[in-house]
Amino acid sequence: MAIGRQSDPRDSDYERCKRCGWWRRLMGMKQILVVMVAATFAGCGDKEPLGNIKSLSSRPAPKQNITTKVIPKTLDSKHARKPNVLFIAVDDLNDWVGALGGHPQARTPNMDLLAKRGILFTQAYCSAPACNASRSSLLFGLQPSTTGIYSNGHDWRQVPLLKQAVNLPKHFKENGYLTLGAGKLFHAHTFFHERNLSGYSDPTAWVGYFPSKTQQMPAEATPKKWPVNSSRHFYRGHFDWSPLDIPNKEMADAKVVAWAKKQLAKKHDKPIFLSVGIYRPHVPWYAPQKYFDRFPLDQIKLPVHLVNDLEDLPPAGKAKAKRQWHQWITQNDQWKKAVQGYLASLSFADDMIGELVNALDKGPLADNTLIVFWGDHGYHLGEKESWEKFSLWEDTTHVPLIFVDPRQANAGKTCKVPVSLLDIYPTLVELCGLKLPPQKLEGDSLTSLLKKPATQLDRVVITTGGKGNHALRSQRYRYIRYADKSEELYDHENDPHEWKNLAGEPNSLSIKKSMARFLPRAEAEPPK
Ligand SMILES: [Ca+2]
Ligand SMILES: [Ca+2]
Repeated sequence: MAIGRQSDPRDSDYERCKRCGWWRRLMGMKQILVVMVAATFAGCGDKEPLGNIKSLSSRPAPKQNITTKVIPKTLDSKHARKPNVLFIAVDDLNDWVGALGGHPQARTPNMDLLAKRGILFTQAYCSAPACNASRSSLLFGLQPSTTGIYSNGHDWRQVPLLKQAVNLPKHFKENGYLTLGAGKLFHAHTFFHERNLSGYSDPTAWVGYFPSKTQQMPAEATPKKWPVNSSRHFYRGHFDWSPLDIPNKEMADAKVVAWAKKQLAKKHDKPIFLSVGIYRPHVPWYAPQKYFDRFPLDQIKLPVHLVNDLEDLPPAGKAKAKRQWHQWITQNDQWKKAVQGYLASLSFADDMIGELVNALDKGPLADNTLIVFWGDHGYHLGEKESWEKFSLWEDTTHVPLIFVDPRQANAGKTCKVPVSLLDIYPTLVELCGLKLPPQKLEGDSLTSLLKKPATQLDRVVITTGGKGNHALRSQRYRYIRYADKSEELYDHENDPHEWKNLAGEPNSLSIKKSMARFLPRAEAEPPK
């Protein structure tokens, strides 16, 4: 961990925000460029004319076919109360959730129900495939290439640029909200040392926090002796999986949810922004026995994968895979057990979501609370001989993102437009009628897509995996450019698992060229 590291003096003013103005103009240009990409390579003759997403919100709202929610009159009036926000972050949640269909055995009825209550973005991507970089980007609304926060060791509190910016919960606080939180929101984890339970917290953002404003996470329930199934070579044994003989309430996440449920049961004299961080399915995959029992080992299906999938990758791509981990796991006959551990942890996390949403529904805030549900990045379980995160492929970058807005009448729709977790901040600013923060947000408000989820709009969104390494994702293509200029290109229309790297094909040149235009022009140095 890099807590206490010195900051970079080159970040001592708001120079980068000047670039943000440039960036905003580029975002406008991007839509035009995307037309070219889409029209040339994907065929978009029936697509709606493209423009800045925000401009769509000024168009007349379409007639909705499905009306499952009654819109409370108080929310529809000019003097509407500010909506509450239930902000749910699930750690290391990949696209195995039922609504995205990533694994046939995943059991996530509560997350799926949430998707039915709101809008599910089926092509949502993180800005960075690592907890800290993804969360810092989301919470400040800035790209990793703008802030220099690329990895888990980069403490946002040491970056001068961000000392002048306002993070999302703090912005809600400064706009009159009662900000409450529990569990991991800013980067933190349960490994190695107690201080990591605090992580890169911001005590000034909150009115109340559990366990405390300076400690984001409760300590982990663990077996008496660990690792149980894995090896001390992997995070000193924290990358491990095992059932626990304990009731739910002894799990750290259950303590977080119990506290959050109390907040949802109360009336408050201000609108609330309640952040709840669920740590599972982050490792260690320890969960009560009943969750493992839901996935009998002899029935576990391995994720869809291709043997020798890495053969057509450049060295920089191969280096992103965790082949040594994969080798150990397969040689020690742990692949199915690890998948069982993830599925069990995911099922446990899903129960936590169910408890939260039920508490909201039973309490006084139900009719006036937006829910934002997101995972910070994807996760590999053996695909491409890789485990966990930090790479730039679909499995690592694709995340669930759901907005539930009781004021909207189009519950249960999905939106296929590529979006980024970077879009959450500006979306919430607009949905809640907040002022703009001092930093120029680099995402786009998704409010027009929430109103018209069937909109056909191809965007290109960026995931950055360390300085100079980027994945660009359009509806159809993933183009990866590593710092050494080596490349990968995948056509999801014909290759949903990204098995065939097309970057070396002569006819891919124009696709790569068109997508490369969206690479960041400048990249901040990481904090020292
Ligand atoms: Ca994570
Ligand atoms: Ca391959």
